[in-house]
Amino acid sequence: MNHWESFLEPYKQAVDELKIKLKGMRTQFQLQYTHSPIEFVTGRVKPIASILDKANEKSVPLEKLASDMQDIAGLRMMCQFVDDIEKVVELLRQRKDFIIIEEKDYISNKKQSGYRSYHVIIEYPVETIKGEKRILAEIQIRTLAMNFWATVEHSLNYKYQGQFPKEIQNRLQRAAEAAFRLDEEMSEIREEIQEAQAFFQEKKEDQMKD
Ligand code: 0O2
Repeated sequence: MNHWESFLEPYKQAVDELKIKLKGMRTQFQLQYTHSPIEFVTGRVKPIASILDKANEKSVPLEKLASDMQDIAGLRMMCQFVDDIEKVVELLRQRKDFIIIEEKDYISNKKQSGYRSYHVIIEYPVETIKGEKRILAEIQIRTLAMNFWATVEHSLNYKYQGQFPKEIQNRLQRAAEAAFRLDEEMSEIREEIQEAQAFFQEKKEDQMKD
């Protein structure tokens, strides 16, 4: 096994375990309530090239990656409505299988780029054959609209290496405002949407019985 493989192995294990646990929260909501504050969950281990780029950009020495890079293991929880985010964060705060070491609220304080999301940095214990290894992981909680904007901006960022032409920069700012308004509009009609979703869910379950 090469150095990177062995370094990243506990991060892979953490992402796999956390994906199961966080998806489990969604399943429990679906079984017990008509609405789940969690729409879907994704997870990834940061690719080596991105780790090296970020380490270089933030002047993190490679021997300090484990303590100074918080998002080598990354999870994302998507919500339909802005209010769901607080509910999800509260559930994370109550869990006993990891400790929260930091919360970053880029929703109340959006980033200059227009980025909005709530980040929870956790210390997660991974069981290895050499005992427990505590690793850092970042859970990003955001609405579908925030996720759409962040995904598009991330791809453009990759293309332009952060040096956006003015036109693109303006459009991204306008798109960020539009995503914000979309979240607001959806919150206004939340009850209507949820009633409709509960109705379709019941209908689907009835059809399954037939
Ligand atoms: P990738 O490819 O997603 O892994 P800090 O020193 O705390 O300000 P740090 O450590 O980068 O900075 O933490 P921060 O700001 O909480 O960001 C961590 C991750 O949040 C990023 O990881 C992105 O996933 C996401 N993020 C933060 N700002 C933006 C933004 O302006 N646009 C988009 N699309 N995503 C953002 P990486 O390593 O940048 O990228």
